[in-house]
Amino acid sequence: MRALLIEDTLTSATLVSHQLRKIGIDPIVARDGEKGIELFKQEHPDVVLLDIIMPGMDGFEVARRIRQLETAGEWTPIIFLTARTSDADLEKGIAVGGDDYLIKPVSETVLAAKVKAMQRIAQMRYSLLVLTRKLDEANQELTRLSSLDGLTAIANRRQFDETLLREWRRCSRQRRPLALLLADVDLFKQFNDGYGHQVGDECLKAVARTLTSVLRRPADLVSRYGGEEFAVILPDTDITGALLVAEGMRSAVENLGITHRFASSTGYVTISIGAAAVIPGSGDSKSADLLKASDDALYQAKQGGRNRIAA
Ligand code: GH3
Ligand code: MG
Ligand code: MG
Ligand code: MG
Ligand code: MG
Repeated sequence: MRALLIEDTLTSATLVSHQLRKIGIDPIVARDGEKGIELFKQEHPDVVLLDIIMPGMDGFEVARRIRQLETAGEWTPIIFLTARTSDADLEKGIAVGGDDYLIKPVSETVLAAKVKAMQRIAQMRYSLLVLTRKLDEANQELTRLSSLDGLTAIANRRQFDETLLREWRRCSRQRRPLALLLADVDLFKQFNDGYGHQVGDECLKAVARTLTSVLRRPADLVSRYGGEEFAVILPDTDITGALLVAEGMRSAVENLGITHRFASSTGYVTISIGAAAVIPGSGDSKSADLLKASDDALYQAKQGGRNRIAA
């Protein structure tokens, strides 16, 4: 615990320093306002004891400057210690940033009690600050989690919806194409029924990882659209590019080699993909139309025999 005592009168400075030492506080003494502010900046005291009548800068001005020096979240208690007894001076002392106002001479007991009270407030304030910081962090984590799918940890439907809308608007403004892939695991009901739901979950995680690993651009987004369906947003991508990405995904999943004894054609877990691309805002197209087009294409891929891509 360190106190900065700003007091021009030598006898007073000596007396209060002595009192402070007796109550276990280390005093730093400044004999005028300018020096006081300088020491405040250098020493970061826990409390400031501040005289009012001083040559040059008076105590009111010192308090004002100290409050200006503090950055957001900082606070050092200021206790005026003065011979001025009027209510108006006390009122002004508090108004300029003081926290307490004591009239000289002050007993050791009163000084100790008042400093302790300030210390307690400072501690509570600090605890609150720590708590606020933790709450901020928890909030950020919640925000992050609220956009992720619980099983696969890729983007969830909510993030997909937000991203699709945002990219739709951006591509519309910039007259850029926007592509969408809908990938659906083939015969996944049989996989689940045959191997169990837990193995099914592991399979979905592996598929999610694989789809993610195929993407190269930071703006691309893989999301879990529904149960065993994944939606992929590809900004600035036309249908040719979309088909390339889709083929990369299809083959990557097939090459995982996850056994699926009910999938008669390959014997492995595969996906079918519907692809669509559009330059948003041409005519009165909406993002829902793009979704519908990918969904129709996905249906075609399923009809065509699965483990394939349709556009
Ligand atoms: P298709 O090739 O036509 O897509 O056939 P499918 O069997 O994959 O399609 P269907 O829509 O009939 O079945 C999807 C299955 O996906 C049904 C459901 O039990 C399973 N499923 C959906 N979500 C999850 C999940 O989170 N975990 C697991 N293990 N299975 C899921
Ligand atoms: Mg004085
Ligand atoms: Mg499905
Ligand atoms: Mg289905
Ligand atoms: Mg399926």
